[in-house]
Amino acid sequence: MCRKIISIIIVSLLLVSAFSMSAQGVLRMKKGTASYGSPVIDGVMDDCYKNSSELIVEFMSSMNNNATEDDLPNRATGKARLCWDETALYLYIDVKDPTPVTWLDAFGSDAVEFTCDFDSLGDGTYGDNGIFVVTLPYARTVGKPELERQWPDLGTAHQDWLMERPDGEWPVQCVIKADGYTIELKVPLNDAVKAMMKPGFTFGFQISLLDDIDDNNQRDIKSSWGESTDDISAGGWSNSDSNDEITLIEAPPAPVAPEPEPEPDIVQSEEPVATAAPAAPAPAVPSVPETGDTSIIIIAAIMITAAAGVVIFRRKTEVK
Ligand SMILES: [Ca+2]
Ligand SMILES: [Ca+2]
Ligand SMILES: [Ca+2]
Repeated sequence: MCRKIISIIIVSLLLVSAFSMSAQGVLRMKKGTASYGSPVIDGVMDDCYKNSSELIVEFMSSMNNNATEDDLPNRATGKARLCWDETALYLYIDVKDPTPVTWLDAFGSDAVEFTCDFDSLGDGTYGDNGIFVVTLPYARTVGKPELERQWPDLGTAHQDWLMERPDGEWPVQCVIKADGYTIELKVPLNDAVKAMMKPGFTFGFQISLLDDIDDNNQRDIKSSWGESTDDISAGGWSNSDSNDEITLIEAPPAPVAPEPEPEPDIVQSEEPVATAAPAAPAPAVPSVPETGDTSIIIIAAIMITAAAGVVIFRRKTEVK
């Protein structure tokens, strides 16, 4: 009897332990935030992204085709940020890729791909609202990007809805730089997901970079934001287990403008208000005689001079 009880206890402990290990396997290791905001889709980072977590995409999740260990230090890596509003999710990523591709006709080229598990199943499957988006930039000339966007069939209602959206509802822009590229895009949301988009809402998310290192249209290295756990490899787009976690946050409050200095109280004086001192009288300006008066003075002066001349002449005559 005693042995039987001990056996039951041991088996129970083993079952609990196995369950814990399984739960640990699907634990989302990375957690990030997406700030509220509606950025302009132009390939340039808007201020609203700065409040969101920076998602570092550098974990080497797989190596294929022509890549070797020697290529890993120069693989494509990126820094991504998310924003959200009532209608859409927005993604901006700045990618360093020293080996840009110059042509494109396949799925495995340089690319940014991400998954959203809005139903947060995390059990390997996607529910109605899982999505998978791939954007492939390629540059024939720096500054002249070309883009291709793909919505691979994930088999979900939301993905099907996205694939039917007109171009104007999902703008995407790319900027090709000397050392890589940026991508910014808007992902429209269906009514079911719109209803979920509130501060505090958490969903499964993963983002990865595909890197073709030798421009042959075959992907060689894949790097991810998430990291592999013991039993789940990172970056498996079809497996919701490999998603990590994003939580929506509000935009930070706008900075408060400083209070204006209070106006000093105006004291009403009972004394009579001093009036301005009367202006000093302007100095008298000597009046200028009219033209007629000037003529009289001149004539008078001539007559006086003439009279004086007559007197002087008489005296001289008398002296003789
Ligand atoms: Ca922008
Ligand atoms: Ca590349
Ligand atoms: Ca290649």
